[in-house]
Parts: sequence; structure tokens; C-alpha cells
Amino acid sequence: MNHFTCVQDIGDLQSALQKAKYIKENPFADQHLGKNKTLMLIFFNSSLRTRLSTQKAGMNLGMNVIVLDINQGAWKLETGRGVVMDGDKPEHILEAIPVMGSYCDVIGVRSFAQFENKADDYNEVILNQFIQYSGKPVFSMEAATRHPLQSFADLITIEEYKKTARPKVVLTWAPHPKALPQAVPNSFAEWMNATDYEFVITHPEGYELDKKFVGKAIVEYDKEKAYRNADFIYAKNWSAYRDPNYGKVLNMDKSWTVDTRKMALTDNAFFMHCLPVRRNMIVTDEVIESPQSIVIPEAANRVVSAQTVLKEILLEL
Ligand code: AN0
Ligand code: CP
Repeated sequence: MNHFTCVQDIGDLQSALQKAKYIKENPFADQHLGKNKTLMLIFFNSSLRTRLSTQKAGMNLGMNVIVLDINQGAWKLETGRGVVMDGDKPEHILEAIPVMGSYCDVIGVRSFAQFENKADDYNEVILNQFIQYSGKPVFSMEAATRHPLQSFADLITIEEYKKTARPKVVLTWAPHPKALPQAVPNSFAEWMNATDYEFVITHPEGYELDKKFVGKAIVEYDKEKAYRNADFIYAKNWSAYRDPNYGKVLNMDKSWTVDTRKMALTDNAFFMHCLPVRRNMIVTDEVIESPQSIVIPEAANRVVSAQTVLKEILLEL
């Protein structure tokens, strides 16, 4: 593997799941692969899980790890070409990227959608500049439109907990006070569509995702109907995708909060969320604390997904 930004980059899913299983059982078996190799993790946005799990994955593989928070101590980066740089940004990303690339062997990048220009977000302008100008393999730690390390961990978790070969997996929108990107739901949909699961997306009118990511999923506006017989409820908030409301919060309808009443409609479904989660907005205390909540093992699998991807990248170096 060279770059890792979406489901296609992992290749055959069954084989990727086998590799992940091996890594989970033998986390230190590949330490030789990362010897004298430097992993650089660049964050344009906050993180708890991605930062820690990706560092841990790199260390398990014997790599040296450098982490940089662009907004805490680095120079503010200009990203537009042709800009007269007389404002508050002393450095251009077109110098910063190759410099960062010269200090490492593999680069992870977190760069959320900025909601300023939909085309820039959906063309992954920042992530693609890293791919183009760093000279190194690049992997996404959540970019503008996808969060593939999260989706891979989600898939691993579903495979571990599923009770039937083709579980019914439901992605449900849930309310949140701030505008969040579509990256997590887009990516989750992309990975679920690569499986043979029954996959349903439910959300209020106005929160339709990009058709490219919805793919063959069933979109069901009636949430009670969507929850019925579900094996997994995967909750996430996202802001509107469609124009003219791109990046906007259209409502905070609490009838979409995942609660025990709706969970009772399911087939004793497991509750999943990528975290961080706002309790009693997205999900009630009761549901997230219930035995059916698998958010902690889901987060723990972030080490496994990151290590599987990093190992594949190291094998190609
Ligand atoms: C981010 C998002 O919704 O994309 C990161 C989730 C992993 N969440 C927040 O900003 C709260
Ligand atoms: N799920 C996830 O990516 O969490 P962080 O934003 O804390 O990294």
C-alpha cells in the first residue's frame, strides 16, 4: 500500500480483516518492519483516539513517532496559492509539506472539512497536497470527506460482535449543537457498502449525504422502521451536505437521540459511535452505559486498524 485514504486502498476486505486479526493477536510480531523508520502525525484538528491509537500502532511496529499540532506551536499555514501573504499566516503549506516529508518515512494527516468551500472540501485539497508534495506515503487520520481508519475499526468491531453472517447495520443521524463534518458517516457508508451486510441509513429530511457515499444503502426516513430488527445501531451527527445548506445545522430534534425506547425496537442491537460523543444529545446515559454499548472495544480497535494499515505501508517502503 502506498497511500491510504479510502476503502479501495485496503484492497480485498476479507483479507484485510484476516491481517487485522493476526495483528490483534500478535501486536509485537512486526517490530523489525518499523526499525529506524519515522512516523509523522500532523493534526490540523483536535483528537484523542486517533492521536493515541496511531502513535501506539507505530510504536508496536517499532517505529519512531513524531506528532505535530499545527495550531499549537507551529506557524499558521496559508493554503491558497496566489495569496499575498500579508496577514497572520507566516508559512505556506507548499513549503511546509515537503519539509515535513523530508523528516519522516510515513505521514498521517488529520484535516477536517472547513465548510468554507464545498468543492475544496470534497476535492480533499489539503490531503491531496500532502500526497502530491510530501514525497512520502500518506494516510488519512480523518480528512474532509472520509475517516477510513475509523471505518476499518468499525468493520473489525462488527465482525467481532455480529451474531449472523449478514447483520442489519443502521447508521442513524442524531442531534448535536455544532456543525460536524460528513466524513464519519460518508466513510462508514463507503465501508458498509463494500460488505454484504444489510445497510440502512436513517436521518431527518435535509440531511441527505452525497449519493456517491450512500451507494446501494437503503435510506429510510422513518427512524422507527429503520431501527426494527437492527443488529447494530451506529449513531453519528453530521451537518447538511446539500446546497444551499452545506455545513449547516438544520435542527436539533431530540426525537433522534438514541434512547432505550428506540433500542427496544431492535434485535437487541449493539450501540456504536466513533466518539467523542455528547451524552443526552446523541445517546442517552442508559444506552451508552448498557451492556449492548460497544463504544470502548470499538475505540480500542483503532490501534488494530491503524497498525494493519501502517504495516501494509511499511511492507512497500
Ligand atoms: C469529529 C467529526 O464529527 O468528524 C471527529 C469524530 C471522530 N467530531 C467532532 O468534531 C466532535
Ligand atoms: N474517533 C476519533 O477519531 O476520535 P478522535 O477525534 O478523538 O481522534
